[in-house]
Amino acid sequence: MKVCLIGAPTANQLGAAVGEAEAARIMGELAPVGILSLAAVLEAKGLAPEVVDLNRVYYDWLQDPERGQADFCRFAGDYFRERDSDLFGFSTVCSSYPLTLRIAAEVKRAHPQSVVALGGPQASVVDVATLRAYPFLDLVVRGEAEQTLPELVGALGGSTALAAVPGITFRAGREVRRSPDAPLIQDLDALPFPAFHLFPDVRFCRHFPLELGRGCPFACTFCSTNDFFRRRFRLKSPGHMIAEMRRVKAAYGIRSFELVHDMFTVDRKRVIEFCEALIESGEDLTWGCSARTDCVDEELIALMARAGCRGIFFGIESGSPRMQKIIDKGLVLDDSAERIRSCDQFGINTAVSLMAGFPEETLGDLRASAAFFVDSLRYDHADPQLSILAPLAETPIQRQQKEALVLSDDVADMSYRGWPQEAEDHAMIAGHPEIFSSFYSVPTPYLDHEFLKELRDFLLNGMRAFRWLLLGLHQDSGDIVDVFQQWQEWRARNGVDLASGDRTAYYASGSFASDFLRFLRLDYVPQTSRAPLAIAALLECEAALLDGGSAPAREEVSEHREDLIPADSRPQLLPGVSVIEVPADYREILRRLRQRDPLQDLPGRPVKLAVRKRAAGPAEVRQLSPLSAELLGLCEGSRTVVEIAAEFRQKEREVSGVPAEKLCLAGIEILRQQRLITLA
Ligand code: B12
Ligand code: SF4
Repeated sequence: MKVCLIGAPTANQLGAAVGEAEAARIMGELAPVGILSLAAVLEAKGLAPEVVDLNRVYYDWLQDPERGQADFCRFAGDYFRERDSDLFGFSTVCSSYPLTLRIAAEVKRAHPQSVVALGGPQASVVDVATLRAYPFLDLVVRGEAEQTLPELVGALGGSTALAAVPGITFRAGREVRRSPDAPLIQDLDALPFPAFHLFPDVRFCRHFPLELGRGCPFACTFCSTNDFFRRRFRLKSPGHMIAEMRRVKAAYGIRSFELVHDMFTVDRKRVIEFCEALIESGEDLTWGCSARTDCVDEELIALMARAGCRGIFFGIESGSPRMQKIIDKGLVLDDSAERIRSCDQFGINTAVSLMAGFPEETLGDLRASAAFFVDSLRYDHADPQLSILAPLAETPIQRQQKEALVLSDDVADMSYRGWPQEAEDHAMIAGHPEIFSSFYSVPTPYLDHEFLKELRDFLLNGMRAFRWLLLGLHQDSGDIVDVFQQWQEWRARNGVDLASGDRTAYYASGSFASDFLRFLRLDYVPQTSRAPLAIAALLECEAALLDGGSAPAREEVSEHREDLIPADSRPQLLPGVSVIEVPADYREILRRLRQRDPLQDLPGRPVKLAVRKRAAGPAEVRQLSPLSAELLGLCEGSRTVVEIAAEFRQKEREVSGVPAEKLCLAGIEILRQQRLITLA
């Protein structure tokens, strides 16, 4: 029996311009852990399954010079036409479900005698509706499938009747029938090591995905996990996990892991056991996981950091205590903020995930979420995210809103981050809201949806373009949404009309940043700001980064030189560096923002900043001492080091008895080490 298992398309970061190395890393990190676990189970039974990565097929299509306008689905169809198999099994996720179905149709067309089956989180919950709507499909495997799939393969080979295989939805004549649910896998340690050898791109991972456990005992109303893994929290044992991590390290030399589980930290005792075992193992391994802020505390975070934890995904969802109750999340938000602070302190990066667009949500609730988002910007290690609710199939919210779902071209956020949609996908989505509910939005009677979407674009792009300024504005105004509303009014008055254009594209472009800075300079700072000096300083710094030309194409490599600075060299600013003056102490402003201290009473004291755009990563801003500023002013490429020293001498510069020349040479060396100047 030949079995071909196919991963769901998920790598929406892939584009024609993405190079092979980067593409391989992306695809490797999106390795379909579920499919590879199933492949390992089949191998253990003596079969030789094939694994197909649709992300790789998509990337090959993007690179195909003869692609022209040809549809990816047809390309995938040709790809599968050359592969023969008795069973083609597709994994599914909501965001790419229409595309997966269209490819499955091509496969059935190419191999009418083969069984075409679906599995994974999306097909599992819309099994009956999918089989009714799409006759080319033969069956759906529901839920975890390590026990079901071998039984199904046996049944297809004639050993038993299909109806005797638990956990499947199948056709019986014209009817669609469900067999009883399959039992959950109780002992995850008993599963074989996933068949990563069938997925070559995995060796290019920076963070290697390994499954840590299944099931979450909570029951948030928007989440599909509790239905899928039936709320049974299970973990692999620390010994087993560490053995798997060691195996990856030995095979691929990778030491950093993404530990896959919706909610690792449910059981504090077991997290401690895992961390202690990792520390004891003496392995230098790092990892990331998902957690709830109410299932960790400072002591546990410290232990996790010592055990190599470098990243935690925190689903906060809403900054409003009222919404926390309504969506059955139940977090105490002050404690959540405290946990994010603790992680920052221990150097753990946090994804602070927020969601908006719940049916009961009011502007007040949205303000609270926006405040939580911006407040977390004060921590260098926090990365806030804001998405718009997509009603996942068969979640409590989707069931409750089933009849009221709204479809717009500007599809709900989760799906928006999925794959580009073709006209055929649109038709499928419009025809079957019960199958593709995540592409719809729920009505928000107390909240204007357009306002919400624009606020989201504003916050996400504002954070990327001017993180500290956004935080400064929130702290200055007391509510970032007020600033947003003023900006909206100003841009309407000043001819920046987004009604007809692509709002998201505008916010992602440089025009947004330059228009917004103009609004602050002309309107907000003179008329509204309570701390105009601080806001003006933050604003001028951002403006310099925006105006000062583009970043250098590649980073200068720091020249490490043992020898003395050549006397005839002519220091000059490195490309991408500029020096500006701002009206207040920038370092002090950032200190106050970090500490939540008021900005109003900041004294006016102009300081010089060196701002450096970088080829990759965030820009650097460095406040200069008066001496460094003076020296940097002389490093404009025409004076030699000797001439600069002579000017210093003339000005009778001397600090604590250090003569001018020595001071000048030391200063130039420091500026060079700070990568502000180069010695031409
Ligand atoms: C890691 C992860 C991601 C990774 C990507 C993973 C990848 N390889 O592509 C990232 C972070 C990128 C991601 C993104 C998204 N994700 Co996600 N993700 C997960 C997570 C946490 C783990 C997936 C996993 O590896 N599970 C472990 C394996 C063992 O389980 P499994 O994949 O389900 O496979 C088992 C069964 O499903 C079945 N099975 C699976 N495939 C097949 C195929 C056949 C033929 C058969 C027989 C059986 C079968 O057998 C497997 C073994 O038992 C799950 C939640 C979860 N705990 O599963 C959410 C989850 C899959 N994601 C979800 C969602 C909604 C998304 C997003 C749309 C939105 C978001 N949250 O950002 C995006 C979309 C991405 C895109 N561009 O299309 C939902 C899917 C809901 C749905 N109805 O489809 C889940 C269930 C989370 C949730 N709580 O709601 N995700
Ligand atoms: S959102 Fe997180 S805590 Fe809530 S049910 Fe889903 S996995 Fe569990």
